[in-house]
Amino acid sequence: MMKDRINELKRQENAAILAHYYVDKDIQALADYTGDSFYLAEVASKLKVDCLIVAGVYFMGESIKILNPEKQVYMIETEADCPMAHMVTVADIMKMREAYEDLSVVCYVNSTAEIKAHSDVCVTSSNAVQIVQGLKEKNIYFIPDENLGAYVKKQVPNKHIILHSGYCPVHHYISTQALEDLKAAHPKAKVLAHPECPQRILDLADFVGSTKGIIHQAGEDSAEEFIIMTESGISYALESTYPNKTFYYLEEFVCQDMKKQNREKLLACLENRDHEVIVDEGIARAALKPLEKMLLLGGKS
Ligand code: CIZ
Ligand code: SF4
Repeated sequence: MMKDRINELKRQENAAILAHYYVDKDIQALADYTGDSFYLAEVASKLKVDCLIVAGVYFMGESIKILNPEKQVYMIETEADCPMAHMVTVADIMKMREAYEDLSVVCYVNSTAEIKAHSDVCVTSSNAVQIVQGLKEKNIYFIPDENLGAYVKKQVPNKHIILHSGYCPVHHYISTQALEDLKAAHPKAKVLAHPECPQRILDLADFVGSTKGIIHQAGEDSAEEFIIMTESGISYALESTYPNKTFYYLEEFVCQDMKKQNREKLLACLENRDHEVIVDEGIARAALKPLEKMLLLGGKS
């Protein structure tokens, strides 16, 4: 069986599989650790393995490699990339650094290693508010996600937050009408939305939070039904954690890049080891600082 072969190779190669909540459930079921990118980066550093197999998008593999230079890091599928990660340029950052002396460049982890190398601190959805709140600089350049940045700006009004115009195509273009239809069909359901969604969606939500936040909230809230406004791969974690609750998803809430991975490719990755993540040494050294700062400041959420 494929599952047995994967487990056998994993033992043989002293490997661990790290999967993001958005990848296919077949992969999450085989993973050693499943979580958001912050958790995966944190756990990777603690593991005593020789190689890490990452099921997610490329920036996740890059961050894990930068934090674990002594380990071999492989992507199941190198073509699984996040379009938002390429929406901001080094020139954008340089321009802002010239305009403001007292500036912190706050970089959502959904970005390339090169962009991280030019940033001051990384954040993810679960710790962005907390980290921005604690920074000493008054001016914040929040890159690249405009929607997450706008959400942080609302929560941290004492900072001057300048937004970049990047976005996640999956969350940004999600239909308000489709959500309204789902709400009408399930009037008792609470709406839990990810801050990568635009304001028109957050306005209809009962709770706004990261993947980890949404999973936590589904347990805290006494409601029995929820409409989930993020990538539907999160269904695996929600349904296995709360088998007695009911979750509804929008059909269109699918990230094609996250879904480029399957069990066949996972097995091929373990057998062939041909998708190793290599990060330029200079970029890796510079990008390590903002990533480590995130791990230091963002672990208390
Ligand atoms: O940090 C992550 O894993 C992402 C991209 C989203 C989230 O809310 O967890
Ligand atoms: Fe990027 Fe959006 Fe896919 Fe996440 S869901 S990997 S932000 S495109």
